[in-house]
Amino acid sequence: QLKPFPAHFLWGAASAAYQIEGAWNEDGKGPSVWDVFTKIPGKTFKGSNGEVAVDHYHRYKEDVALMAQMGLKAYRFSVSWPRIFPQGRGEVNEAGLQFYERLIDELLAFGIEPILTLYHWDVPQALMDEYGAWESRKIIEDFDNYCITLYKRFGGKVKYWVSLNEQNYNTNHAFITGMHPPGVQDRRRFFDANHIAFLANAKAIASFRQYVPDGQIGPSFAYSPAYPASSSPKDMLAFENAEELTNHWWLDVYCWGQYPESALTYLKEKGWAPIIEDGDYELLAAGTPDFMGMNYYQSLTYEFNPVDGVETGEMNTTGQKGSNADTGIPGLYKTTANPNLETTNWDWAIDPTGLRIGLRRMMSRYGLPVMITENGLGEFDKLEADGTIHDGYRIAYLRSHLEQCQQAITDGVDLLGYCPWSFTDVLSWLNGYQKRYGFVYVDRDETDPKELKRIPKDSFYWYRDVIQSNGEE
Ligand code: BGP
Repeated sequence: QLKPFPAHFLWGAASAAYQIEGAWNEDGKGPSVWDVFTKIPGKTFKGSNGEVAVDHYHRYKEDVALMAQMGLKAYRFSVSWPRIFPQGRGEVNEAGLQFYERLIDELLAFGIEPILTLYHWDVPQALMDEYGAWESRKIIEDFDNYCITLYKRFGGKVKYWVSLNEQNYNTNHAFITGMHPPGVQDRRRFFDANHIAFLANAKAIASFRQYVPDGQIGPSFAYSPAYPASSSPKDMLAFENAEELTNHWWLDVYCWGQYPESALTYLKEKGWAPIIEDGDYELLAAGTPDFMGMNYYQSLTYEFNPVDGVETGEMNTTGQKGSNADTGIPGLYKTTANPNLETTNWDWAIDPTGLRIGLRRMMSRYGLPVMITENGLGEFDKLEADGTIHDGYRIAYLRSHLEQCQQAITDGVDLLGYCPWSFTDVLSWLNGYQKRYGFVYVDRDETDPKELKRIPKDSFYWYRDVIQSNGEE
């Protein structure tokens, strides 16, 4: 007998500022690292960037009206730091605050609960120029100031907050694959910057307690539960190591304020361990979350990786299946295709059961409520001549993942909400505009890039029925 979804379940959808807003230099906004990085030739798919994106900045009313039409109960969006502080700190840009105020008020007017993400990767370029952004401890103070500004302004209206989005994925691409700004490939710098991000996250959460005592906050983690490729002890050990270094490394610090001991010992031996100063552990322990945000797209399967083995493979950014993207740490583990799972055109394993497994692991180890802050299917959608988009594959994907959410609730997981990625189609950081996730299609007519017409897909109407029936559908 399956348990029903809770009565106040947050049926949501998600987005992020850089991927939807556009208006990159309007109303006093300063440039973010992405405004600069995307202009370097070859850094993004066909040089696509978020200068216009889907023009949500000017069309937020139209977008919120569509959310209301879909019956959305919650909407996760992010605030662009350089819209609020064009220089990263110092003088606040009132026009930036006003934009988010209008958006939040519009959501509330339709009874849609805002879920505000404080940081979805768009750090102000000014801070990168001044001190290397996440590579300097100076950012802890500046991030805290920025967050406090938002707490003071919106703390009375916004109940749910996400601190850092996918710190693990973002730092990994920024400092290991080099595919996010600043485009570095250096494990030492990776672990140091990541530690500083932990401290900034904890400090912002500690301040939250003071300014928004009734609210709830947590980071969103890009969670890929690890599987062993086989039952051979070698692969089992590889899987254990991967679970420690790719999941517990973040989750333990967020939830307990501590690094997993075996992983830390290993990093010390390699000379990669982060610099930990006096007081760091106290700060980490003072900034633990109310819930964990989980962004789930796929499980990852690991096998033993010889010492001369793979480090990072070529990522599929084209949507042509069959890239050799295996990544790992030589001597420990590497990812490998799971023969039991189908993949998307971007070679992401489709694994709804992995979501249930991940939710259960999270519950058993940390015991915190979980909010699914992202989950979805990136596809090439087709706009038919009659103006419809038949994305049955997306419905099948989301339905199978929702079934596993309900199984997990039945298993005892305290699930607060489900925010599929994404509400409208958006810019994909590395895959441009061709990879679509939305319930709402955005027509990018090449001859008129500003047209950007919104068209609900089949999945829009399906999700509306899911929400209306509280998951019965
Ligand atoms: C997550 C990000 C989102 C979004 C999503 C889809 O990692 O938090 O911002 O982009 O992945 O990824 P992609 O656009 O690479 O397909």
